[in-house]
This record gives sequence, C-alpha cells and structure tokens, in this order.
Amino acid sequence: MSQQVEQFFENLWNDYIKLTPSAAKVHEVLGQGRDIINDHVAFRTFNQAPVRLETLAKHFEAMGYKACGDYHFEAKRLVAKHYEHEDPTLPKIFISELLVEEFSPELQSIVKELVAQIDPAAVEKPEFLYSGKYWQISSNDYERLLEESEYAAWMAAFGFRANHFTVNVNHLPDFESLEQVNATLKTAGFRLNTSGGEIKGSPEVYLEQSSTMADHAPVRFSDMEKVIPSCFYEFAKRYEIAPNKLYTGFVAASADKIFESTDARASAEQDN
Ligand code: OOG
Ligand code: NI
Repeated sequence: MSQQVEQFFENLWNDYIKLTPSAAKVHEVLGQGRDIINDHVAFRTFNQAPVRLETLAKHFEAMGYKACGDYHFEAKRLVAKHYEHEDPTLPKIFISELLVEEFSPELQSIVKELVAQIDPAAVEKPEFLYSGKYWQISSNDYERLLEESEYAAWMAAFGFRANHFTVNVNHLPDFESLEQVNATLKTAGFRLNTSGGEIKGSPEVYLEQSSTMADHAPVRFSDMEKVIPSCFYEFAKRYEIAPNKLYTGFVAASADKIFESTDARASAEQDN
C-alpha cells in the first residue's frame, strides 16, 4: 500500500472517531490490543453535480479500486456501488447516493441549495472525502428533511466523511460467530440496530452483518445546536462462495436495514 493511500485512510479514520468516540471502545472490546481489520468503509452523497457517487469514486479508482457491485434501494430512493482493491489489506468501499429528484420539490430545493455551496475544485481533492459540510443549515430545514429522508437529513448535518467503518469478523481471532460478537458488544453496553433483526443476512447469502446504533454528536445549525445521531460501527462475517473464496459483495436486503443505524426514530422505537 502506498504511503499516500495509508495516510488517506488514517485521516479518514481520525475524522470518523471524532464523531464516533465509541469506535475506540469497539476496538478495545473486540481487539484487546490487537489490530482490527476493516471489511469496508461506507460513504453517502447526493446524485447532484459536483458530488455524484461516480465523481467521489474517482478518488478510489485513482488508488487502484475497481467498481464491482450495483445496488438499488427503492423505498429509501437510493442507489449504491461497491469497490474492491487487489490489496486484501485495503477495505472495500461502499458508496450510496440519494435520488434527489424522486423527493418533494421542497426537499429538492433544500438539497440543491446546500450542494450549490460546494466549490467544485474542492471535490477534486481526496481530502474532500473527510471534509464535512460546506453549508449552514437551519434546524427547521434539518427537521423538514428528516420527515422525508433520514439519509438526506444526515447528509445535511454531517456532509462528506466516513459514515461507518466495519469490523472484519473473519479476522477476529477470539470470535467464531457474529452472535458472539454481538453478545460481547451488548455486555459492554453497546446498543445494536435491531431493524430486520440483530443479524442481517445469513450463510445462505454468504454475508452476515450487524451494527451499533450511531453515537450522538452536537451539530451547530444556523440557529441552534442540537445533539443528533452521527456515525456507527458495523460488523461483517463473510462465507465461502467457492473453496477458499469468500463472498466479496453486499446484500441489498441487509444493507437496507443497516442504513437505519443513524435513525433516531428507529432507536426511540427500540426504547419503548
Ligand atoms: C450504508 C448502509 C449499507 C452495508 O454494509 O450493507 C451498508 C449506509 O448506512 O450509508 O453499509
Ligand atoms: Ni456497511
């Protein structure tokens, strides 16, 4: 791995843990001092120039990543792609984008106003991928987005950065199963995303996934500060699709539920 690529992932991680302090605790609890290998990192964006999925992906293609899978989430009005690198120590990359034109004119106009504030030259630098947001947004507009799309509201509040990292459970020496990982996390006080069940997927689809509910972080809106869900940690166990060959793709039905890890309304339901 080149030093530049290594530095990129280190910067991405450092930005992520600022908003996700529990990530350090996840490493402590699951790694017990040993390095954790990440299966993938996920990014979110809008399908609007200059920040379309394909434009952001160019940074990964320049690092040697190749486009591998396409996904569509009809109810959430999102599409996604995943990228893989031939260096097995590098995480896969999952990038989704919101299909803005499928929402109300009001949502479209709020989002377009945000995106218009981005200098297209900024997007051309790899640092863009952990540079946060380029706009001011009122708490009212945030709430308005939240009514239609939790994803749009998250993007408006946090901008461009890793949405989550994902522990590669196959590489955790002390854990045989995802159940065991989940039980250890719950004992340590973590709250897991239970949408679609604690474990999404199965050996039959060659991938099992779980995730924490997002941490909470203070966000400065133009009129006030609010504490809202920020980023989460995911856990993935992969199964062999052929002898000695693990499945490397994603599972749309499972991913659909993982998106809800930043949804405070889903977590409020869990509390009831
Ligand atoms: C992405 C959710 C999907 C996965 O691994 O299936 C996902 C997101 O929440 O932005 O990460
Ligand atoms: Ni993920």
